[in-house]
Amino acid sequence: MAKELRIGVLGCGFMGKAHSNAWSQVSHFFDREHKPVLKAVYGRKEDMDKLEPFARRWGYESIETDWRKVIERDDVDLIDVCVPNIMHHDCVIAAAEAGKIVVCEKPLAMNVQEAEEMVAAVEKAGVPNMVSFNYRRVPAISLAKQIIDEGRIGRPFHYRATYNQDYTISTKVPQGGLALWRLDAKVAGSGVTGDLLAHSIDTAEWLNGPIQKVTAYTETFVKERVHAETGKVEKVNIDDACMFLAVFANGSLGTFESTRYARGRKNYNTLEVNGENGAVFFDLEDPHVLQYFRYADPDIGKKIEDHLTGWQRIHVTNAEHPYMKNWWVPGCTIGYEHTFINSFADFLASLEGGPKFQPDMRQALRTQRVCDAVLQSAKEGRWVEIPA
Ligand code: SOE
Repeated sequence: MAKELRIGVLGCGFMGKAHSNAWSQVSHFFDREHKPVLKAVYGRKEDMDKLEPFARRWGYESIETDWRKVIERDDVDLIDVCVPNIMHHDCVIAAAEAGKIVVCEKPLAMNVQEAEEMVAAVEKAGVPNMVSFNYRRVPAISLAKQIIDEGRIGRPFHYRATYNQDYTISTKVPQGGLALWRLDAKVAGSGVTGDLLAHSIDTAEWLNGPIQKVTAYTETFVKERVHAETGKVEKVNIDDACMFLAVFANGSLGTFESTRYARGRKNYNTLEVNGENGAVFFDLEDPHVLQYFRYADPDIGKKIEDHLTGWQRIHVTNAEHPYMKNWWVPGCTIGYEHTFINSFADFLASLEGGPKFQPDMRQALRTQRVCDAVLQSAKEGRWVEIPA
């Protein structure tokens, strides 16, 4: 017998849409005891022209223009925080104090201090919680995790991540406002470090273990932009590009690159891990494929026959691949939105006694520590250690 899980989503922008879709779809594709019901969605009064059609399109039962009202409602079990980063802290803490289950979009917070307070609040309240680092649930990335955990690449030497886009190259792109708050440091906390590298760091620590120390360089190419809300030209305070070197606890070395000025790149989120016995490579612009280089047999550690050594392009759509038995027949692909559905399917399973969902807020706090260390390193021009 399905149990209603009454959802209140805070935010009706890009992530509000991705999450609303995922809550609507998850029961269609995964057998879970909980059946999400879209109860209420919050948006600002000034954005009513977006909020009302949004609520109608996704079938929300009601709208609220005060986010605290959604949290106070007795007919809402779970609060899903999809508002700009500056609001995450207060929304998550209020939701935890009200005893709600809490979901939060990445990055968890504006900085480590906020993130620590959020973790303390959810842990004190004892409420289930998750942070939406959706790329872990791209089947090809989950398969990379499986291959690494099976010992197939052996001792890792190098971890290489890029996360590049090109949508802010024009000096005419404003900062701030509903669409471009990611360019306003007061609202986003940071630029590509919190927005894009947070994804790369979460995936990297999941696949390759903790990062011990970093040294970083950041650049802001366009120093001033019109602010969409004030109409005035204001200083740009975000990092437009960030590159950093990392040393992992397992002794491997990492390079991370992120920019919004990589002409031609839209959502070029790649990773490569080179190990003693093999390697994996993934590119989000080719999301169904995991490339795997087989060098040695994982059981005996010996080189496989010369004529079979090489990169395999695994089309990750078979029933035996992560998540794919819940989708279509082999060869039929899934997309970006499904990574959120897969995430909620795992989160519901964890509410029903399944494996604990990761990343929860405590794990996302680690990612926040690495992001803050990266920004500190860039500012001070030195290596910064990340506490274990
Ligand atoms: C930024 O453009 C952005 O929308 C990120 O905020 C998302 O987290 C990323 O997955 C896609 O790009």
